[in-house]
Amino acid sequence: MALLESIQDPSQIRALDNAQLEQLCAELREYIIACCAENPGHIGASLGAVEIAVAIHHVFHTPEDKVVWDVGHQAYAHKILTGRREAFKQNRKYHGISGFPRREESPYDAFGTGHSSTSISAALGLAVAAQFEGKHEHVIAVIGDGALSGGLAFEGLNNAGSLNADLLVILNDNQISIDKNIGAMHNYLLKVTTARRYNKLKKSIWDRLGAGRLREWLQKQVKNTKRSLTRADGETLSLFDSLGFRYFGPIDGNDIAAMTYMLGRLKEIPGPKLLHVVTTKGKGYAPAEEDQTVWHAPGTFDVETGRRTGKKSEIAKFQEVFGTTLLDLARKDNRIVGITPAMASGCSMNILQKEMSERVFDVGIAEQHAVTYSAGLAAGGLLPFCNIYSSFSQRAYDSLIHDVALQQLKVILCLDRGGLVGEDGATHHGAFDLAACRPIPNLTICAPYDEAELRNLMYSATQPDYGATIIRYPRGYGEGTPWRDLPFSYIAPGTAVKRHEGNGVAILSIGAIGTKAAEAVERASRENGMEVLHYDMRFLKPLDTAALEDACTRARRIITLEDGTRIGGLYSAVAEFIAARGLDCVLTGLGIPDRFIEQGTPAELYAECGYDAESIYRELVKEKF
Ligand SMILES: Cc1ncc(C[n+]2csc(CCOP(=O)(O)OP(=O)(O)O)c2C)c(N)n1
Repeated sequence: MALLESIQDPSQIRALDNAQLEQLCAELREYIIACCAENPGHIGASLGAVEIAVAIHHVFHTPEDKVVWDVGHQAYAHKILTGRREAFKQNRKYHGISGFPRREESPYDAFGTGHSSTSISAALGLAVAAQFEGKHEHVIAVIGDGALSGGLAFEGLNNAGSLNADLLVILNDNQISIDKNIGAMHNYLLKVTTARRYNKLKKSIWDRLGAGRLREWLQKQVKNTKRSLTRADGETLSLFDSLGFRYFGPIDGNDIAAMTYMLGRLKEIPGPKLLHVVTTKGKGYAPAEEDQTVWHAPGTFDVETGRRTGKKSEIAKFQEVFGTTLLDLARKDNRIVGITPAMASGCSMNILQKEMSERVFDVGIAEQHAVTYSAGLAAGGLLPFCNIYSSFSQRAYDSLIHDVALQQLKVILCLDRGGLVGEDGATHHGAFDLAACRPIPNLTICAPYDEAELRNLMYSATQPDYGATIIRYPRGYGEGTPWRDLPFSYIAPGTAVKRHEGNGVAILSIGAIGTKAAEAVERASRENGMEVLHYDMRFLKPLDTAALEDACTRARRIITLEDGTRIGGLYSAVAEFIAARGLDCVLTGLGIPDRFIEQGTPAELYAECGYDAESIYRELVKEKF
């Protein structure tokens, strides 16, 4: 790692020759693999983008020239090269560095990312701002073929193509998203990269480059590549060209010499340009190249064997409960279909997909479209289960209001990864869903306490009493409650469950975080002889007002608990209830405070936010009067 260790600053990369750059790429790969084996992260995308990162820092004058990494999960080489080599060992850890670019982390992180498809819009903003200030800066957006399926990316292209800003978009096409990339754009890119002409040219050009000879000839050929492709495959270039971009490529994005050469040329060309590069996800590590979906974020592993070493649990994840239950329901009702915006394996909709592929629609990284599309399916008589990670569903807020709720269309929106998610940090916590959805009319909003309740709520939502419904549950393992093959049991909307009888102090929880309340309640009983009344509210909307009245009659201290922002969710709903009835209660809200929470293990973050079992217990036994 001699070369990598000597790089303290990206300006040193500018002085390296091709052989040294190649060595640097190899050392970076070795380092990323070694670090991620012990401290897991998004290894596949980052291995594939090593040459892109090195070439950018070699050719451009970062940080004055700016690079925006779409999603940002592929930016590990960039982080390591920009003063965070040691810090990378603490990647995604509590008080360590973020797994995504962050403006507050480094001047080289020109724009914070985490959610997909933002890079072109953000980079365009930076480029136009630079123009306004008379600065001659280069701005580069690096976007994957998966991220390009997001509508926001098209909005950015559309806008950029009509302005004259100096923007370079590097399209990092590895032909996979997390799962198989799909959609018309994917088909189009595939057509471009598999065009015989491209393959022939690529081979003849880069073979010569490898030999280090005939450089002038090579330069001429590369120069002609675009022209010849334009002529021969007018259609091939029409998409980006017709959007006002100058299109270049496709070239091999894992070939450092080709990349630095191309970027060097493009640096001199003004206006909006798009360079299409083809890379291999997981490049340089055989197991990651072989199973690119698993190695998107594989957990810990043994470097030598590629064996994944993460703990296996007998307990099912909520995701498996969702996926299996959806299949069980779909077998009974052929109106049921599944919709996922590019997270089929993440949310386990692939369980249904394996058995009934025609009933699952992976719509690409397109959350807004996923919800409006589901509304259309519902209007057409189907019963759509649309599954979106809570934080990504923020994109679909208007679709939920305008297309689902307003028209009273029965879409069952399953929000996965509700609450604090852990190591992915601030961009990925599902903090706002409950609070954001509560004001929307015509919605039923619920959150299961455990696996069995998730299964039964999914079933109940298909029944006639339910209209458009949100079922929100966390990332990861449940409590081990039996659920598999359980006969479905109907849960009426707006019904809470009393989990513990008590007086004086009441805790009202919603969702799986309620199991921590149960732990604290049990401890208060055992250690303090205190019997705390515990209601699992289950529904944020409609609220079980009888349960609330009971709690406020029998307890003067009421504590709400939710794995979501305190503002606007259950705490607010109970406060409104108490205020409207003029009840004599003292209310405390446990939940995510009014700030963004960084990365860490869920246990560390619950403790930080004051709602791990220990903090809840302390709150219960506190003398408040
Ligand atoms: C709005 C949003 N939806 C979903 C995701 C989850 N996600 C992270 S990376 C990724 C795939 C991106 O594919 P691509 O852009 O091709 O990059 P690659 O990982 O293949 O390098 C997805 C779906 C996200 N980060 N943001």
